[in-house]
Amino acid sequence: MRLGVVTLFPEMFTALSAWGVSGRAIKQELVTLGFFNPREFAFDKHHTVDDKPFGGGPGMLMKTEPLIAAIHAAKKSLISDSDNKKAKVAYLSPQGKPIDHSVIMELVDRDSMVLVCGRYQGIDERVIEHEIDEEWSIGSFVLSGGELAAMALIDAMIRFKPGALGDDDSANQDSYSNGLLHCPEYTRPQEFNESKVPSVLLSGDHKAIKNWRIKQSLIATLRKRPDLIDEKNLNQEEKTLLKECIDESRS
Ligand code: 4H3
Repeated sequence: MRLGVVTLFPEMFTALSAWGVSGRAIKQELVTLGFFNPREFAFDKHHTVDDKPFGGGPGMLMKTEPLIAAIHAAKKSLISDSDNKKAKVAYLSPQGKPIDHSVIMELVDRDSMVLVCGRYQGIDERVIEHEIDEEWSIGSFVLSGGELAAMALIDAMIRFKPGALGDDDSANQDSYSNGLLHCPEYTRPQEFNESKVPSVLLSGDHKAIKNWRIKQSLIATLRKRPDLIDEKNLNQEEKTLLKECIDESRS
């Protein structure tokens, strides 16, 4: 997957490329990042990248011409020789459509994407209308720039690239992959503060462990995120175990 990132602060993305799982995946080129800095497309003496909002008010907006030039350069760099398909241009903003697990699964299948990171008070509405294909949000809060949102999105996509995780399956065992929260996990010591690891996990009984984990996922989801439980989307095994959980909680 090739990503063109339009940002005034490309160095911020070393948070992804220098560390851990995302760092390895980028080094292996499972995902490649290209940076397009509007500052390099600002041709006045001071390389101005901000501009005043019409109508007044506090703060600045991103200056339109350098921003558009950077977006165009990013798109151009991503056009593939084989199919001439254009990359979608995504803008990260609090007004965007909320990103969740299912959005990540959709986006991760794309060959390429442009991610536009805003700064200041944002960008001119006409740039959104004419240059942006989709607007995404990582949550109902405001960040001082789109970079952290873009990085969150990139990191979440990377986890689903084959080879990115040590164990190929572990992204699919994470929370949300079956629409449920992950079950509790335990490591050594077997006991601390008089609190013991659930004995089933020490039993070696793989079937019992699997059932316990599904049940714990259901319980955690019912308690912490009941909005996620839609019985219709549970498989037969999960339904049976959910019924058992409910019966047990009554007795
Ligand atoms: C994304 C971007 C929140 C999110 C963002 C989110 C700065 C967008 C600027 C940047 C605009 C003003 N905040 N929730 N901030 O995903 O370009 O908001």
